[in-house]
Amino acid sequence: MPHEVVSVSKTMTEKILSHHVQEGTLERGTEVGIRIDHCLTQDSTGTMAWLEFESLGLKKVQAEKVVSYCDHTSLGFKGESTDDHIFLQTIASHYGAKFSKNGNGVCHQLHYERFGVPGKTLLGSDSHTPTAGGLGMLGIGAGGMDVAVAAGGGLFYVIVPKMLNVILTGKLTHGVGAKDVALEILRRISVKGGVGHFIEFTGPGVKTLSVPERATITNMCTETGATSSIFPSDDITASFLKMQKREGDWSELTPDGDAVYDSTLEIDLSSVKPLVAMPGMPDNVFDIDEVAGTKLNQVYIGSCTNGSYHDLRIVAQMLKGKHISTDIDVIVSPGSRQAWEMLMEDGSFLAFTKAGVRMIEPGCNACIGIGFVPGNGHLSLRTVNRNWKGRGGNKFGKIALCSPQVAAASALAGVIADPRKLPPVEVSVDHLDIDDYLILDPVGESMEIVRAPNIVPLKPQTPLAPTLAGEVLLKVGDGISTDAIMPAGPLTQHLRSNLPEISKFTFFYEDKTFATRAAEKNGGFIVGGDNYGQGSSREHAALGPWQLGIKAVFAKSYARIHRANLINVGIIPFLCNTDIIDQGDELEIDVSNLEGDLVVQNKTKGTHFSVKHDLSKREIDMIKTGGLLAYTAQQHA
Ligand code: MIC
Ligand code: SF4
Repeated sequence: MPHEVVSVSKTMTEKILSHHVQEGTLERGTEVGIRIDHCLTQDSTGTMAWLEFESLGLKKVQAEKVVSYCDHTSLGFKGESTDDHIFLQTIASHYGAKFSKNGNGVCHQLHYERFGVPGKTLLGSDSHTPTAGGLGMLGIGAGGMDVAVAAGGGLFYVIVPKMLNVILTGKLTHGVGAKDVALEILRRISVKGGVGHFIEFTGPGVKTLSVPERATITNMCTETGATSSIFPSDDITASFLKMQKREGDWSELTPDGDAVYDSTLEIDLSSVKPLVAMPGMPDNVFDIDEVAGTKLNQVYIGSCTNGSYHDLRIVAQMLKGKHISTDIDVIVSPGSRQAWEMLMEDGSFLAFTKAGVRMIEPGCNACIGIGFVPGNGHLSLRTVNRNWKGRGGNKFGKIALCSPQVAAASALAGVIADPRKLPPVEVSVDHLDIDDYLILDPVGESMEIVRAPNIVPLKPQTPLAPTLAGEVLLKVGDGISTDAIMPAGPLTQHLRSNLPEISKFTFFYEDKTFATRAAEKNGGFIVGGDNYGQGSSREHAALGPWQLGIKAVFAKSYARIHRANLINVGIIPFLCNTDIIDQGDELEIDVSNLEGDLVVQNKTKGTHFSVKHDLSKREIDMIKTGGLLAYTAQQHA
């Protein structure tokens, strides 16, 4: 039964949620079940999502629009990836979803360009799904199972978070980009500052930003841990949709004048400076003056953060008639084929190649370490959104994050350089070419699904045992990302649809012996610190441990998507002071009554300690049945 919202004046997020709530009452801090209008998935999380959808036993997708994209391994660096792409194309078509072929671009940019609708909800099996917030659409990242259930017409459950209002004033100045605004937010609130929040952008500065610039900011708000982030839908959104020949999709979205926010942050755009996030974490942010002159080995411009035509045109103008430094390698990889073709049409493509830039087809590729992997000890400056250890495919390579403007100036200099020292560049976009040739409509049930041997169905989810016992197989520190739990890149990217094989790489960069030890000991426990599982939505970071028999995780706090993914596979995310547990400790816990007090026996130390969890009634039921798929099947029965 849909419920009405209690408060009268609403934020933008509350307005959208109030039209989508089907279960629960829309109050901050409580769980609601919402209807999802659009679902997106991609080739690295999509094979699992589709296998999970299949296990629901439905004949076709039920959500209004489901789009299955191929972008992460578009270059098919191994035969298994190519097999995955064919599986995805045929299964999407069979079950009634649209399919975006390799070379068409990155799901997030494509979705706001070609499908996004202000005021609607989008659930994507990728953490950067909030990119759609640049268009006034509520995009939320989730694990593949949640997306599979939503594609099948099921509800998505989310705790209504607190609302953070970022008030923008002023206007960006010469050499400063929307990326610098995102980095400024990260500098101020850190990679944990958005946890438990929706971020809303308001204020007079909003109208000075184009839709692609807004999408850069909402894309990177993911790195603050926020559930989602959103801009108003205004006349700038309307003219963007008109250029996309989708003016009929526009509607206005603004917060009520007296909408209540839990906190506010003011950013005067005219005072934002060029910034760089140095290796390690996206919030390791420095003023350009502090890092200018740092020697570089590579520059990579593109990705779902800064791959828009708007951004790449700025870079082309900055490089036109000049040469990049021959001490470094520079690539440009547009976010979509629309951007790629516009760059050809206006002569930018030639400006790039004449400058010495290597042009790479639209897609993710280098962002997750498929190609252009930094060398040992090398520093790669990138317009992407993540820079943790191993992110670019080599744990001994380093990644720094910056705007397209800083990247262009640095490409010319061969060292980190300040774009304000180059002449100003003005870019306005007044038309866009539409070319949807590589977006396929579904055929339907008559399409035969092609499955190569690498497409391995999941083992069944089994009910929770009354007692969990085993060894602490690994203890890690604070801020462990899902990239650290399950590395992306050349090691594993071709094994995304083969859980028995990919699970062997669980914690590979942290401790190469983890998977073998887990297999030998028939599972055990993992101990983490704060913000455990931050970063990508990759459910393989939960599926891998599940496959290896991990029974529970103990951590101080969890990142939202990873917490949900653990529950979806039946692993309990316990909360406790993990300082008192050591690797190698033998633990035992009676979980026959998850609603009651829970005490862990530390058999090695001869002590006991109490643990908590923050599971809702629905989540406890899910854990008891073994996970989301078993729970959904039980509900259907
Ligand atoms: C990422 O940027 O880390 C990814 C690769 O897009 C992931 C999804 C994945 O693991 O495939 C994400 O952000 O969710
Ligand atoms: Fe692709 Fe990188 Fe964006 Fe993830 S962050 S969707 S890998 S471009």
